[in-house]
Amino acid sequence: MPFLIKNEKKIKSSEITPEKTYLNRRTLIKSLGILSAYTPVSSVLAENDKINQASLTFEKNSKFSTTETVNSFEEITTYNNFYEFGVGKSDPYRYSRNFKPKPWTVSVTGEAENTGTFAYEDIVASNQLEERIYRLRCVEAWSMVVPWVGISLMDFIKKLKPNSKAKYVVFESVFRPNEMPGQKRRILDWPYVEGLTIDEAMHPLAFLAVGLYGRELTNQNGAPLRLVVPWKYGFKSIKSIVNISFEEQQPKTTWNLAAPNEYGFFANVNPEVNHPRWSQARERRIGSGLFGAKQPTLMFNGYADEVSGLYRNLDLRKNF
Ligand SMILES: Nc1nc2c(c(=O)[nH]1)N[C@H]1C(S)=C(S)[C@@H](COP(=O)(O)O)O[C@H]1N2
Ligand SMILES: [Mo]
Repeated sequence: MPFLIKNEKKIKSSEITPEKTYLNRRTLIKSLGILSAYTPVSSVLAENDKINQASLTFEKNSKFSTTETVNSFEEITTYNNFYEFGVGKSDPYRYSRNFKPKPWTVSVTGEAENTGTFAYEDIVASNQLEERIYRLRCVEAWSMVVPWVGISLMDFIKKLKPNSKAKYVVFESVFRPNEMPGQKRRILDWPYVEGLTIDEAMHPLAFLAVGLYGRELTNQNGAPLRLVVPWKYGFKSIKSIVNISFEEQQPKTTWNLAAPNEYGFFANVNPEVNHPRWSQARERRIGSGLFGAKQPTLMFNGYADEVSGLYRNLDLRKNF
């Protein structure tokens, strides 16, 4: 596989440090009306996209859910970041059809008692499924409200019994260039890797999603299993996880490696710390239209009461 990658034409750095620039370009094109040459995503969204996903049995967790209006299924499944399928927002919707999320296993490695390989079905069957409505705040200053279905990451980790050396939990996405066209190019350093401190991972808000809108995840949203960390920028919420590893050292994470001055390891939502190229003070809700009013971004995405204790001894300007 490295052979393939080496022969690939080098991607321009402007493509690597991405998406705000990309988004601006699209916005401009859109306002010039050029984009109308494309078939709008809405007109190609087949009704059976909804039906294709198996329905799940779960309990609503209202304690952890926002009461904001949820985004539509169409918005949530056609406006995505999943660079394995391309950098455009509709690429994951358009180009993830050939991805096969089943059968699926997750391997657990590193500093834990119960390491090994677990089947997706067993993970779902042996854990309580809940619905949690979380706001996903992208680092690009937009947000969405998603009714996720999944399991408490804390409950899952407890069963794996990490030992005292487990200071970090490292998550790795699948690497399948034949099913994920974006992986044929070195857009990012594949596979996508993310990590949390063990305390973050054991926080009751951290979530492993296996579904949305009551059904199993669509490919573009990270089927069959992805992380959702509601107090952090969206890029921490890694999709299509194949490996979970308990480690002593802080891992090198994908976006942090790609642009360390722009994407920190912690990536806590923080309206007071701007991205070097744009403000993080406000966010645009997807679906509110291009000129929809922006709303203020909240510290820790609204979960300051719950999570600020995790960062009591940390300078959040340095550790962004
Ligand atoms: N493997 C992988 N996970 C990923 C990404 C990605 O490109 N690859 N993008 C991240 C980013 S930047 C965001 S904002 C969220 C978007 O999740 P959604 O498309 O389900 O809304 O997924 C995150 N998880
Ligand atoms: Mo993001």
